[in-house]
Amino acid sequence: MTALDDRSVRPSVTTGPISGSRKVYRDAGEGVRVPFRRVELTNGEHVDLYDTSGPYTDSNATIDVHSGLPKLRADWLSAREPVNGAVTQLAYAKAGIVTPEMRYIAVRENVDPEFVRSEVAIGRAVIPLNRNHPEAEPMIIGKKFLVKINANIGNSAVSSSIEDEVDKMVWATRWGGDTIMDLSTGKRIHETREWIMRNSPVPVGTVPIYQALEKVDSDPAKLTWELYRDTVVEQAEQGVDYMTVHAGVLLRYVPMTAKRVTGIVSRGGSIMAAWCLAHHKESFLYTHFEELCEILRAYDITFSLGDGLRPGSIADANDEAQFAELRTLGELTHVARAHDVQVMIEGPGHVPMHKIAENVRLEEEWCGEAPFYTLGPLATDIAPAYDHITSAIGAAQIGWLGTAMLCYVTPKEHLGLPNRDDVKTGVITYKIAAHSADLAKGHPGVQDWDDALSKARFEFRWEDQFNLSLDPDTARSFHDETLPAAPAKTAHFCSMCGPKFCSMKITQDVRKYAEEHGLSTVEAIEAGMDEKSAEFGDHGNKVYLPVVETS
Ligand code: IRN
Ligand code: FE2
Repeated sequence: MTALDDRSVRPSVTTGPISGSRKVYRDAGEGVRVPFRRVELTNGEHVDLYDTSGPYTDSNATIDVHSGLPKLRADWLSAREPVNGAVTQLAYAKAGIVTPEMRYIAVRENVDPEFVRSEVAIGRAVIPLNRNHPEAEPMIIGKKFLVKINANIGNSAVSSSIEDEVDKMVWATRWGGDTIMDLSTGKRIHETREWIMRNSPVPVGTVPIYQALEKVDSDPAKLTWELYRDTVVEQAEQGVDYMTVHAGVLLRYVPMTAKRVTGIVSRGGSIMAAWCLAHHKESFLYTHFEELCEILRAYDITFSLGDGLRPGSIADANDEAQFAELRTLGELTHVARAHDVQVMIEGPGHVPMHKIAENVRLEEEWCGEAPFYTLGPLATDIAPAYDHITSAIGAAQIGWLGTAMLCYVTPKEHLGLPNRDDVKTGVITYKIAAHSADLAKGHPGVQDWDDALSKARFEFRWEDQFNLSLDPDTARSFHDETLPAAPAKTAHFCSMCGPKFCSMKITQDVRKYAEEHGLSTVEAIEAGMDEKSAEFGDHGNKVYLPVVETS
């Protein structure tokens, strides 16, 4: 019996399109179909948005979580011959071969397939796709592409079930999670992961040392290379697409953390530090790194070299321990690439804004521009319960500077296991950071979305404004809280300012006045303002409600 046959597990997942959108597919040639979220506007135009949500938002798809998603890549994988003994996207890219995955990504990112190949070949981008995860829709992580976001899910010893975690996975990808990481450390780790893998439309990452630790009753000293290796193979077989490996936590770096305000905050980092100290030996992740490369190569799993010594507070940012580890990660990057294994580099953590740029600069220099994947960083430590915001401030900046993927932080960070609502808040918050970075980087076509929304806002096309939103449901419900009536959806104001103080309405009136009187807008303002205010006095709208308090 496979895990998915277990009928006592009954995940209920959200299906159906995001309100106001529908799934469309674009042809990438040779039967490759790439999904987009299409927002049809009331003025007859439409906007197609990058879509991470998989078949769940396709109203024509039948979803059965007990059978898992269709195996999108099965044919591509079976048709594939190794090059130089390897079946990795990196090996193909180096050999000049454009894979179907690369063509798929080119359509998604609106770039040339050859460009995708060349970025992968030099290691500046990765395509995290295990051969045993054929359900996943190909995506790319690299500074020349759209900034991606990762959502962490997974149970803990005290909280959550398989049902909850499958639901969180679907929920996270619905709102824009580009990858998810299953960080389960509680009960039924293997089964939980199987359910997530078979139903996930996006790449899935894990930290194998967590499960290895479970197998030795949570005593780090009892860990061995063999036990770790077997755990990696177990997860590789299931289809995990990328793995966090804290191989840069070396024995000699551990004392560097002694005087820190928050010591070692990485879970994986603290486990490896404890092992090194208990045995007074070099980390087995470091000493067996080449063997690990061979395993990951066989499945085309991407390394996510862990930042086990990342700063856990503003006080510890950019210190000796952090950068010593980063140098080692750079050394390991070159080892992995020589094995044709794809690599990205994990980064901090907690970093004040003026110290963010140095992180990107050193990572690029030491790690050969391997995609940087950071946790925030939090720009300040003072706001537990709001750390999705403290971290999105750092994330937007580090994304702008060239970080390829942002690991979300939810409002529960430092406080507890995120629930479904926290997952959505984290994802939306990070989509804001990532998109802001994309805008600043000038990625082609990115601003079309902003422009479409702004036009809708200015023209009082309320439905279009809601539907173009990252979160149409919340936008609509906030609007309806004060103006629920249908006429308000065409009204030329909202309850924030009311009809008499709406700047957009006034601007439109000014433009109209200018047109009617053959004046430039400036002259119109001068000539028409008195007239305007008098007019407002006369024509208060019927659905006018009192001004709400806003801050
Ligand atoms: C990302 C960048 N730095 C850390 N992360 C993520 O943090 C990592 O990928 C994993 O999902 C999570 C916890 O990692 P530690 O605490 O084991 O290092
Ligand atoms: Fe933290």
